Amino acid sequence: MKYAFPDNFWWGSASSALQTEGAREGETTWDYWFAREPNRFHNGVGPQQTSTFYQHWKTDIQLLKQLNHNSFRTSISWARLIPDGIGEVNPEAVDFYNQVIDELNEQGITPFMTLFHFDMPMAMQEIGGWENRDVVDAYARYAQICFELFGDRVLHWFTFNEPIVPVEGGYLYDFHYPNVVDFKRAATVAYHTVLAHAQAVRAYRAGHYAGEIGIVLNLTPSYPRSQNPADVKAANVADLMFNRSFLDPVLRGEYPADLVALLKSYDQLPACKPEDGFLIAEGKIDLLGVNYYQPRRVKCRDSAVNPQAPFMPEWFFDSYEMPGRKMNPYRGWEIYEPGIYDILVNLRDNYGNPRCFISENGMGVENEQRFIENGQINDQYRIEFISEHLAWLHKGISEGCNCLGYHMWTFIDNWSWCNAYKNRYGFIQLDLATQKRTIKKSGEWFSATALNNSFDRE
Ligand code: BGP
Repeated sequence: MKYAFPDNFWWGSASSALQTEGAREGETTWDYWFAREPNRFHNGVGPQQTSTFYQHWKTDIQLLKQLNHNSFRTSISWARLIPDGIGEVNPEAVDFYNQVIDELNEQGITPFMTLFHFDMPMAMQEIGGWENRDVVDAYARYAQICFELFGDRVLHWFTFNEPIVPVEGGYLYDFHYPNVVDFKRAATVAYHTVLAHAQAVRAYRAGHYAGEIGIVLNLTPSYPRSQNPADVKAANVADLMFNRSFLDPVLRGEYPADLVALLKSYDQLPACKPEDGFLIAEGKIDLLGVNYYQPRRVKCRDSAVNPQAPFMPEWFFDSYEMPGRKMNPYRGWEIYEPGIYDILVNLRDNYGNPRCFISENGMGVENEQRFIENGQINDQYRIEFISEHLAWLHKGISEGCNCLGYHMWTFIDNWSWCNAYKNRYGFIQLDLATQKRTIKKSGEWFSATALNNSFDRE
């Protein structure tokens, strides 16, 4: 069967500043944490050892061209642009991003820009990070500066990438700095992130820029073990906490009443100001980026909650390991392709079918050198992963879902948060020692698919 996509479908990939650029003055929480606890990072490889996009941006953009990308998302590093988060703008950073943006446009690759992809300037974290409303204001100023500097040539902006992840990692589950475990502080961080998002949207609208503004959310469809009301209730709570906590404010302009009531009943609500509601209502977006890697399967709890233990989302559900699930064993994530379709249908039926695109989807695999044939990684598994997801996405589009594109994570194998270079995701293999780039089989497959705006599959 031939899977053909709508005209002007966005084909591309995503990356982020901290994971690719290297060579930076402004310190982020990652640099700080790595200097103190290198043991937390796979093989002790930290955020300064990246795929050197700062040096190789021009030739890397040639590679994007070779992959027939018509669009590409990366992020601006707040700490590179404004090293202390709030003060002077670094002119070298302005030059760098200008060159990258201009070159992308010249090559016919539409730049999609994220303003915050997990990389908090350390100076901002020192004053409390997202727990402090001054940081919200500093972010809004940074966003405004970006719009003024680059808004004439960047027409697709994203305020945040996966804003729930720093909440989970930094304030609940101990996989990002500052390694706090405290639900109320997590809720405050999430709430202030929504306020920061809304302030940036407000600034963008006030500037009457030519483009559009959105956010990138990692949506994890929550599937109950069974239709037993206890399992369904558990899945609903997981959905409220991990999806709707951001999805509702950015698409509906308000929080789900059930989530507010739940947090209130456990005294976990963040401090709100009366005017916040108006700001949040102004934060409605033009375009939603959906990152999809894995579903979330849940069941009702098997045991009673320990009242002495910290309050956690898991007070309301247990993870459910569905027998026969397909796993990516390297990352430990389930692969469930219909999830991409379920997300799109949910957006269509419950959120007014917003303009959206798949902004990340991908498969990290360890030790890919074992698949080298004639000097090239033959990553057939990745081609299958992509084509199966694309088939479900195609079904969604044919049923009226407003999905405008598909971006893979990622372009060139890059540094990943705590996993460093353990799992490789790229269309292009990176030799860490020499920085040599070699296109994988999946890169060739994607390049042909983008060129034809279609692919064939049995
Ligand atoms: C997403 C992030 C990316 C990227 C990707 C792969 O959550 O937006 O930055 O890292 O996941 O995940 P990981 O690197 O943790 O394997």
